[in-house]
Amino acid sequence: MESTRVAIASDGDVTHLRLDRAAKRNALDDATVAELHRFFATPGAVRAVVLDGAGDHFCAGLDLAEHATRTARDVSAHSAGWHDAFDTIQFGRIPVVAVIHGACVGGGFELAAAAHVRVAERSAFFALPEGQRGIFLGGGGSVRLTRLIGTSRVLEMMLTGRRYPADEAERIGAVHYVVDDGAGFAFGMELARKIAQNAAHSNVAILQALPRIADMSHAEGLFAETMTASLMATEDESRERIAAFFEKR
Ligand code: 1HE
Repeated sequence: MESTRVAIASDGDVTHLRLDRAAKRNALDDATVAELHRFFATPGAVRAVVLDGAGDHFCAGLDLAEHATRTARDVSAHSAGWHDAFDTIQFGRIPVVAVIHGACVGGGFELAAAAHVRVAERSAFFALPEGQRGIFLGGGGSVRLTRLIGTSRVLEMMLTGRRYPADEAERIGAVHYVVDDGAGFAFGMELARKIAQNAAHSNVAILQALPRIADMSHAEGLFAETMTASLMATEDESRERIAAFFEKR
C-alpha cells in the first residue's frame, strides 16, 4: 500500500523515514502509526533508519482531532495498537536514529523514545502536555520514558507542562546529541551509516538483549549476557572481523 503519511527514501544501507504531515505538525493519527508499524514489521534489507519530521516540528503527538470522540474501549484498542507499533520499532532488528527539531511532545516523545539514538537540533523542545489535555500517556511512555529519564522527571513534566529545550534534554539523558538547526539530518545519516557498518547480528543483539537484560535481576542479567556473548562470538562474521583487526584490514 502506498504511504501517504510517512515519506520513505532509501540511501544505500540506510532508509530515511520522514513523518510527512507538516500541516498538522506531524500529529500521529491512525494512518501514520499504521504506516510506521507496517514499515518496521517488514523492513527488508535495511541496515539502519533515520526518522525525522517534515516542516517546523518533529511531532505534535497524538492526533487530538481523532481522539476527541473515542470511547474508553476505543482508547484501550488505540493504546494497545501504539504499544505494538512502538515495540516493533524498539525491539525490531533495525537501529533507528531519531532526528528531532521543534516540538517533540506527548506521543511524539513516546515515539522518539522507541528509537535507539536521539539527535536534537537546537530548536527542539520536549514536553508531555497530557495533563493539560485531560488524558494520559498511551504510547508506552510510562514504561519507556520513565526508564529513559526517570519516573520523577516524567511525573513532573506531566504535572507542570514543563518544556525541556534541547540542551537540557541532553543533560537529563533524553537525547544523545545536540546539533545546530539544519544540521540534524546530515548528522543523523552519518550516525546511521556508522551503525550500518557494524555486524548486523551484533546490532540485533544490542537492540534485543540490552534493554531486556536491564530489566532483569542481577543474576539473571549476567546469565543472559553470557548467553548473548557466546552466541555472538561464534558467528563466522565475528571471527572474520577480529581477524581483520589483527591483519590491519
Ligand atoms: C494538531 C495537533 C495535534 C497541531 N492533533 N491536530 N499534543 C499536544 O497537545 C500538542 C498540540 N499542538 C501544539 O501544541 C502545537 O500545535 C505545536 C507546539 C506542536 C505547534 O505549534 P504551531 O503554532 O506551529 O501550530 P498550530 O497552529 O498549533 O497547529 C497547526 C495545525 O496543526 C492546526 O490545524 P489547522 O487545521 O487549524 O491548521 C492544529 O489544530 C493542528 N495540530 N497539533 C491534531 N496534536 C497515545 S497517548 C499520547 C498523548 C499525547 O500525545 S498528548 C499530546 C497531544
